[in-house]
This record gives sequence, structure tokens and C-alpha cells, in this order.
Amino acid sequence: MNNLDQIVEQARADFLAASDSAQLEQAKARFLGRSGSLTELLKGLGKLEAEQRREIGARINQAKGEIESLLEARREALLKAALEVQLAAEALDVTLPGRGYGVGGLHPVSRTLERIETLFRSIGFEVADGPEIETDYHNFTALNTPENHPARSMHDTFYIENEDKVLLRTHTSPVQIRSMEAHVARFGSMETMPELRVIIPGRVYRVDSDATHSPMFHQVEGLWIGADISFSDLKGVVTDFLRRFFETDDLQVRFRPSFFPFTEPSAEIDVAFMSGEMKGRWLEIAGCGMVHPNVLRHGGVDPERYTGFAFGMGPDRLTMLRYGVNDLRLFFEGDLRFLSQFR
Ligand code: 2NL
Repeated sequence: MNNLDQIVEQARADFLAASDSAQLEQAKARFLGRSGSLTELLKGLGKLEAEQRREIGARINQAKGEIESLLEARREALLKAALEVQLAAEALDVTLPGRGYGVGGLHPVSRTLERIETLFRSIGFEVADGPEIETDYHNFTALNTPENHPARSMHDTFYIENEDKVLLRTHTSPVQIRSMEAHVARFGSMETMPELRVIIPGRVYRVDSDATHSPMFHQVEGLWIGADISFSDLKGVVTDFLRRFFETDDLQVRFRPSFFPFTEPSAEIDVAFMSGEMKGRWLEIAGCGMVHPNVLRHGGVDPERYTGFAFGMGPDRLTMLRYGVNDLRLFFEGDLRFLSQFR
């Protein structure tokens, strides 16, 4: 075997030994690169006689052609092998079962809110909402809350930084003020103004956090304003609502005198189940009262012509009672192991 045949055989062996394209390109350089063995032979041609140069040059070129086709063949083989590895790795097993979709569900507090809305809609209430970032005026002043009332302190209320008298609403009552303002603006004259019946569910915020207090919680307030609305209307509406909400007539409801700046007179609403585990235990469930004349005036309503009642309750607390949950924070942690029980 002459020298050229040896080089071609060596190239064939080296190319076969290369197991990826980087190794193959290195092997190529050893034969066809700037100082590859074949290139060196070509460089030596210049020293030969013309006759020899032609003959040997032709043989070297033929060897070069062979090496190049060996290289091309190996390149293709490596590409094909790489593609097969990739196809095997990315293969889809179409016989696997599908992953399926998780079944979603309403949050237990949302279920309570929807239930409350449905029950009040059925007796002619509208549902309203409003901003969670409020002015001091709508959250406190319009609600007859004195300038020095503790609820206005930074310990109880989240104020918006660098804003004068802007805060996170501490109750949904500012929306009741806004509802009165809008109702009066819509119907203008007091003589022709129809009754206003509205409930307002929503998020409210207070600086408070433990097992029974979350800095964000929910409230539902109701307001009924009309020509002859009395405390007995309030008692009837609230009592009927609570019996429908808890799906039992086996429920005692009591109105205990209390105080709120925005109502006069005011009462705390307690309930007691007459049977079951909770039998006879009075639970504080809501607050209520006849809307204070100052509050009616701030809403644009003439207190000489109209009266009204209002109440406020905590749907988080109602949800805990209805489902027997003992830690309020569970509602706001987003743990699906807890939440999926209410689907
Ligand atoms: C409670 C007490 C209450 C109101 C809310 C109200 C709103 C207006 C006028 C008068 Cl615009 N009153 N709301 C009245 C009494 C009690 O909530 O303990 N809620 C959890």
C-alpha cells in the first residue's frame, strides 16, 4: 500500500471513530486542514519536475476527493444518528391517559355573599358596590363619626401614604352614602323619590390581625330608606333573612341596645340556635339601627320626610358558622386542601 492509500485508510478509520460533529471536524483538520497530512503532500509538489508533478498531483487530488466523500458520508451518518436520539427522547406516548382538568369552585365566602345577594334581591333590594380606596369624608365624616373618634386613628385605619385624607375603607358604609347621593341625584325632587333598597357586599380593611381578625375582611351592609320605614321593619327584614340564610326557623333572634355613630337608636343583633351543638348559645352576628338624621342629610335625604334603617354584618363570620370553621385565616390563605371542601 503506498503512502496515499495509507492516508485515505487512516482518514476512514478516524472519521468512523469520531462520535460527534466536533470530533469529526477535528479529524478532518488532521488530513485536509492547513497543515493536514494531505495538504503537506500538495505543498511538496512544487519541488517536483513538471511531468511528475502532473502525475502525482492527480493521485493526491483523487485521494483528497475520496477523503472528502468519506467525510461527507460520516457527517450525514452523525446527523441522522443525532436526529434519531432526539426523536426517541421526544416521542409522545399517545396511549397515556389525559391529565384532565381540576374542577374549580367558588370560595366559601363568595358562596355566602351570593346567597345573601339572592335572598335580599328576592325582597326588592339592589346590589351596589364602590371604591375600596375612599376619602375620609365618605368613610367617616358623612357617617357622623366625630373628628376625634378612635376608629380614625392610624392604629385602626390604613391611610394611603402622602395622600391627605385618603384611606382603605373600614366598612362598606361609604358606598351606602354614595348610593343615597346617586339616588337623590337621579330622582331629584324629594316628593317623587322612590324608596331606596340596597345591599353592599365587599372587602374592607382594618389594622388588626389574629385568629379571629384579618386586616382584610368582608362586610355586607343593607339600607332601606322610605317614607315610613320603622324599627319594626328592620326587625322583620333581618329576622326573616337570618332564618332563610341558616335554612331554619329554629333560630332565635334578639336585638340588644347598642351604639353606632351612624344610627340612632342602634342595636346589636344576636342569634341562638334552638337545637343542635350550638343550642342556646347567643352569637353576635350583626349591628343595625335607624339611620341617623345627620347621615341622611349627608346623603342628600331630608330626615323630616324620610326615615330608614341600616345594618351591617360579617359574611366571613356567617360562613364560619354555617360551615363550622374555627379559624378565619383559613379563608384567606388560599390552601386548596381547605378550599376544595366547599366545592
Ligand atoms: C356591624 C355594624 C352597622 C350600619 C352598619 C350604616 C350605614 C349608613 C347609615 C347607617 Cl350609610 N348605618 N351602616 C349601621 C349599623 C351597624 O354595622 O357591627 N357590622 C359588622
